[in-house]
Amino acid sequence: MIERFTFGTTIQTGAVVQELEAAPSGAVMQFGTLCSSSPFKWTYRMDRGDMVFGLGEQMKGINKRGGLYESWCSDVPNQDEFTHSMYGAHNFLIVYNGSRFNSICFALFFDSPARVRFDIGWSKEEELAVSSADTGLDVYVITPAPDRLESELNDVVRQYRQLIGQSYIPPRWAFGFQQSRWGYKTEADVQEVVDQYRKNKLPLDAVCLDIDYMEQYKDFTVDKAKFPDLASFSAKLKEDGVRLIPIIDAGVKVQPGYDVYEEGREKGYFCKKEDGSDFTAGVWPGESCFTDFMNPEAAKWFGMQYKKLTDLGIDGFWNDMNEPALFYTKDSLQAVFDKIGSFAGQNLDIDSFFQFTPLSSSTFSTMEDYKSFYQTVNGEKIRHDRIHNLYGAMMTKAAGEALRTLSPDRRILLYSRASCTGSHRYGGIWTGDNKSSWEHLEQEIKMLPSLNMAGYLYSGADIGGFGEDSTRDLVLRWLALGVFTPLMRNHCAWNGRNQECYAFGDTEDFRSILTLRYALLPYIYSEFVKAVLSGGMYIRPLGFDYPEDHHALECEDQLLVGEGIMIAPIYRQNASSRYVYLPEAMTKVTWQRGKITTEEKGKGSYFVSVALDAVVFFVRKGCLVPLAKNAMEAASSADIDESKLGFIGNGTGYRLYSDDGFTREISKLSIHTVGR
Ligand code: MIG
Repeated sequence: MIERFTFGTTIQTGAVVQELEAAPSGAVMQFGTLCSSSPFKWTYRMDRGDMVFGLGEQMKGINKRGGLYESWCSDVPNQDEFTHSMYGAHNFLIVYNGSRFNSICFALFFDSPARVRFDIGWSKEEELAVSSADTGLDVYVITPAPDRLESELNDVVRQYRQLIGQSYIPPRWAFGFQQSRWGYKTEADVQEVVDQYRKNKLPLDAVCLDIDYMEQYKDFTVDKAKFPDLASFSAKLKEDGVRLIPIIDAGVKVQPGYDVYEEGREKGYFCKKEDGSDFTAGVWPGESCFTDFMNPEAAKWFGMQYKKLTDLGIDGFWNDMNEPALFYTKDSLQAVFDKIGSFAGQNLDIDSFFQFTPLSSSTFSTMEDYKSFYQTVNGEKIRHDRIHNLYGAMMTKAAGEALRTLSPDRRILLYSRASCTGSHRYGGIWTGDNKSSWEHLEQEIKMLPSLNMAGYLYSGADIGGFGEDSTRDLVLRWLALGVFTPLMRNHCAWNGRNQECYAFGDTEDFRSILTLRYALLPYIYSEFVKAVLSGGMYIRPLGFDYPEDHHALECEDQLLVGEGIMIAPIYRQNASSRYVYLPEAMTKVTWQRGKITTEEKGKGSYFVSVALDAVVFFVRKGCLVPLAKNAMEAASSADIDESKLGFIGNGTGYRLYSDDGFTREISKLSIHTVGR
């Protein structure tokens, strides 16, 4: 059951698709205490054994207890355990306690476009406090259905997902492997990447184009000096099974004569300052304007700009910098220069010196700047900070809707950096600028199930890490997790060490892992679509399917992938083995260079070895997992032959979803049982 409570005057976020009548004002929420409705503050006294799941893209554990989290879309290249805000704002959480005496399960969704703070036993160990300083908000309270056929945890997620609507489904090729690098500048650079992959028999479906393909970082332009004929280049690569995925940034360069800027300015489509002039801030192209995506006309206009690239044969995009990230504004920069100037020639003491050192980075995405411009909501001016979290989401929606118009019959790939619940219907996300660290590999394991709860099924982290130098073993171990993430992309910043699958020599090890992805493609695609259609989670924590098993509930480094697979990735350097917990009997599968070995295992704990060039996964009791037989010969997803499948596991049949890989007509009717 879902109940809606509304507090204050709300601003439509577009997050939910079901219209539920709000409880009469004064009605009391079944759980916790409403301390104040404006500003909003709600608290809940947690029992010792209560677990808290959710919040989508956030750091720390699957169980979010013991942390402070804030929904405030942020550009966070230096994320760690102490980071409170990420690129996405996903205000969904579940409180769960499965113990016989204190059993509890309910989920909450705080539908707000503003900053929301979740103090989950951080200030006070036993207290969960949710607060928002601004605007009105809707709170949805979800309790398990008495007649459910699955665990309470899976049930409340499914109800929530029905509330927020069906998640985005990309074309099938987007489940192939993608190579990216901030630093591929020219056609020759990209061709070299493709050639290396092909030469080393490493399957590949796409190469991303980062900001360097543009003319002076201007959206929807192509630098002819670097890509003389993008249309024929993209057509040529496509014949080879490789697609190009260009980046689109939120900021539009201020430059007289640049058509996108000129038109946006003339029509009044950009965000404005209080005095009505266009708000500008420095980002990649220097001074830039920001489309007011809350204005439907402006959103449509920006979305239709993608046609300039779809006309060149492009059918995939990534949207970046749409928190929106702001490097500086003229005002903030001036203030810093003044302040730095005031220190010149001074004898800096302990106080003044530490005021001085952070100054040069203090202009990044400041609250003052977010408070200095306005957007149009139903004809009314609303200050940006009050609806900040919607910016990237509305950009994704604008792009997604336009791409549907431009390509009514074929799905287009779209993923974004910033997000807010609602945008999960229009695109996927990558999880931003992580680092080449083992901690960030482990973090992805914990983030993935939360993203799935929140409806962001098409997601993944930069494999190998974005910042810093990666190592060969880290890329291999990260790929072994990436095999199972819907978005499987190796991406890296310009100043890191090369980390493509051919960059470390002895490419057979990399080929071994990549080919498993292609062997599992029919399973991954099928499980993904089935999860989307049913509102389920493609990736789940163990405890969601084994809630009676406390050990499974507390397990944070193993995951369920689709109906039939459990994974237990290696995420420590120099570890050739790890403990794996089997909540029930399973088939242990080792994939190594196309060779499969299986072993039946009973419930219990095992110390499992995994060679660097191998992937070990487990097939659940009663399940059958299909593998494409021709994966070792496939250069891209197009080569995978779904009519020739092998099967692992002791189930009797597998429900396979399959289609042409592009259709927008996706239905349960395309699911057929296959088997040995
Ligand atoms: O501030 O376009 O997260 O993936 O390579 C850096 C350059 C801007 C941030 C993205 C990253 C991308 C980079 N961008």
